[in-house]
Amino acid sequence: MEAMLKTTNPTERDNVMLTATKEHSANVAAEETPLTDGFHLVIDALKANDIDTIFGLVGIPITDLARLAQAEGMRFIGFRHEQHAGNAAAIAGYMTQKPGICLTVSAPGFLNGLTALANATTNCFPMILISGSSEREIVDLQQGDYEEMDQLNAAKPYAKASYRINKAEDIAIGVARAIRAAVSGRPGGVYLDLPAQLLGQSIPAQKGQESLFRVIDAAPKQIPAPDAIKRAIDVLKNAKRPLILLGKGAAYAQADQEIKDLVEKSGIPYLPMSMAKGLLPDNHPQCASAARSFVLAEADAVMLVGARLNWLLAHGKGKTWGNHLKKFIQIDIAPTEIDSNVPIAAPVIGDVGSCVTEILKQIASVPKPSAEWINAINEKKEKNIAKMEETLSKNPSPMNFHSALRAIREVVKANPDVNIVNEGANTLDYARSIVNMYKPRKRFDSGTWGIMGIGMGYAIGAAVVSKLPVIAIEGDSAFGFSGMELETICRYNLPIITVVFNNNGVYRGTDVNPTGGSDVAPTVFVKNARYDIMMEAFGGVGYNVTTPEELTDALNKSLASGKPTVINAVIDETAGTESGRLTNLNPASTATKK
Ligand code: ADP
Ligand code: TZD
Repeated sequence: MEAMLKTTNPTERDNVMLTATKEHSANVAAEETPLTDGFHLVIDALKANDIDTIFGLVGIPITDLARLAQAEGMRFIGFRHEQHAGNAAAIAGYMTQKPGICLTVSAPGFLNGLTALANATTNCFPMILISGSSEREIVDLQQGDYEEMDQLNAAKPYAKASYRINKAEDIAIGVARAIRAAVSGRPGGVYLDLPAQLLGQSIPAQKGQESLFRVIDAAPKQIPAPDAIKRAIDVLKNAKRPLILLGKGAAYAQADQEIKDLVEKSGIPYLPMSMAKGLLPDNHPQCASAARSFVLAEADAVMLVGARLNWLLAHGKGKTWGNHLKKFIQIDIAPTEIDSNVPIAAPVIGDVGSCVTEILKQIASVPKPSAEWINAINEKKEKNIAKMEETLSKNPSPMNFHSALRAIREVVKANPDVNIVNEGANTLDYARSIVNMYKPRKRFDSGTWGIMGIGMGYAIGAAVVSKLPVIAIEGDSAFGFSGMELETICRYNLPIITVVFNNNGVYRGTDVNPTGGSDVAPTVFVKNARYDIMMEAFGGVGYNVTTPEELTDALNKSLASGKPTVINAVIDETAGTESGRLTNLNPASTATKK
């Protein structure tokens, strides 16, 4: 079939497909029943559910599926590696509440996409990984098919749900199940297996048409129980030092006004987790980010809104939390999240919008936090901000993370609509605290896994969905994981500015090989690499900058032009710390003998 469909004209190609299936059917059935097939039904079912974009990488058996998607008016964004297509789909899902779609070939393509699927599930992003798969009867008997793999079972541990569609008449139902599983309750990654033979299966066109439908209320509201709200209000009433903690579940929920009201009407200070930054502007007077350690240790009641007490929050206990258990209120859509690390005094199960709306109805009965608590926070904030400003105002040569990020901070302040993608170790940790965000769902980073490699995938997904510029703030190591997607960025002419914080290595560039051998140390890269020149190879724009002024200038020019750009920002190679702020997670050797 692939050979028969080589034409590039969509209409012509469509006709060829129909003719192909018709010819086939003429041999089977005497009457001239119009036929449709698996290819068409998959696209029809996605379109029936308002899915307008597929991120993927073509090959047997899904090339024609991608062609048909384009011919039918969908956008197909082709990548150079499936992991990045999957990451683009995942971030698109997070931004829109519609599952992002990633399309891959069998076995290796599927496995490349699986990393992104697992990452989406871990971060609670809705996405669907659709992979073609090889012939079932050969795969199941392990007879050595082309790209043979039991993909459905491989996907299961990493996906929220996994399905295979075997019959053309089940395609609409299969797609509906995948959509519902991805977006309802706690969102996550769903795997949908499409065997090659399904795509070529034909059924009467009318029967196919009748099978199509639109999923109704795919992510139903979940209203919290009244007694759960009462418990939460009671905890707040008895709190002396309350704190609200906003996570990316709150950002995902798109209940921005309700959350603003909750914060402002309660008067309670809040902390945003990294991807919740901008849900309220980071310069909001109640934002306690600049006094983070202080409020976590001192608060006596903490309301978690779409945030998990995982490693990013020191599991809710220990030194970070002042070595004593707090009273936690936890708003979450997933009941099993409650008590995962510490006992939760007031679980509130439901979607963020509904839960916060219910709490707001009674918030007037909660006394405002004491002036003592607010003043203590403000004092800490002022001190820390002054200290940070002093560090930021220095102009070391070569640049360090701080002086480079000062330049980016100012550009983002002047352009609050830009999306930010951020990964690396030091580059991530410093950017998170230095670069303020002003609008919701504009910061996308290494997330729950602390993963490297999301950079270009998230940047492409964010640019395609928002049609607004993206600044990707990338450690040089982090950038390398998805660097080849620069070609994708140029091919689709996306307004993505990638700033590579180039300090010649992982964390920094100064380690030496203790043997004196010619191999460099494990953390070290080629010195003084020019990532900007890579971009020029694909027709994009490259800048090499060594001062904050040059960086500002390059950013402003790139934003004005909207052209795909890489800025190679030369950073002092001694500036980074091992693993950034996670140095303590590196196990220490206890050997007594070398
Ligand atoms: P962060 O990393 O920002 O702390 P997490 O990813 O750890 O955030 O937590 C997000 C939480 O939000 C998850 O426990 C998830 O179940 C929850 N969540 C996701 N969407 C919703 C929603 N619409 N309503 C309520 N909770 C949600
Ligand atoms: N592989 C994957 C997929 N994820 C990871 N997190 C790592 C490896 C380990 N790792 C980190 O945790 S940060 C990092 C790696 C390789 C890169 C740090 O170097 P960088 O950033 O150049 O990107 P800085 O700013 O120089 O520290």
